[in-house]
Amino acid sequence: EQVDQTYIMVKPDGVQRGLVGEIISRFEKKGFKLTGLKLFQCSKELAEEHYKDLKQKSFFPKLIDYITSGPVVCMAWEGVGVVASARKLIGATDPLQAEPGTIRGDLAVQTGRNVVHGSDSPENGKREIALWFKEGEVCDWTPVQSPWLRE
Ligand code: DAT
Ligand code: MG
Repeated sequence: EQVDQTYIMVKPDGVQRGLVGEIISRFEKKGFKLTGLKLFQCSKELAEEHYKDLKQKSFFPKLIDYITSGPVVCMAWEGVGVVASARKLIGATDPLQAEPGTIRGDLAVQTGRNVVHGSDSPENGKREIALWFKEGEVCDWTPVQSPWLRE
């Protein structure tokens, strides 16, 4: 099976609200592999490049202000089906529409403060990890639990 990578980011509200551990835990417990992790204050330029597909949207300036308003936690996660699965764990963009049990469904109330980002395709997963992490910041390793997660 195809192993994919996804870029997950705890947004500034998630960091300020002390939700970093809780959010990392959800992906860890699911059984995906963490390959990159850092606390990071991003520039306006990086935020704009990350969200370039939304440049024409009316909310774009507010989105960039929000994402650059404080440190974020950048993560790279790897696994079979990780992109789609992470989107399910995160829940709908609008936290009021997100199912209970999802990160946004459990921990947030507004689209403009929806605590976490997850890539929407394997291609964007690769693109976003390359954008947010430098060479050498992503680690290849084998968790001891691997044989207990997949037959
Ligand atoms: P997602 O983060 O679920 O992939 P998206 O890629 O469509 O959603 O949008 C990126 C972010 O932009 C989203 O997490 C919050 C913000 N956003 C999206 N739609 C919005 C809207 N209608 N009003 C305000 N902010 C919005
Ligand atoms: Mg998106």
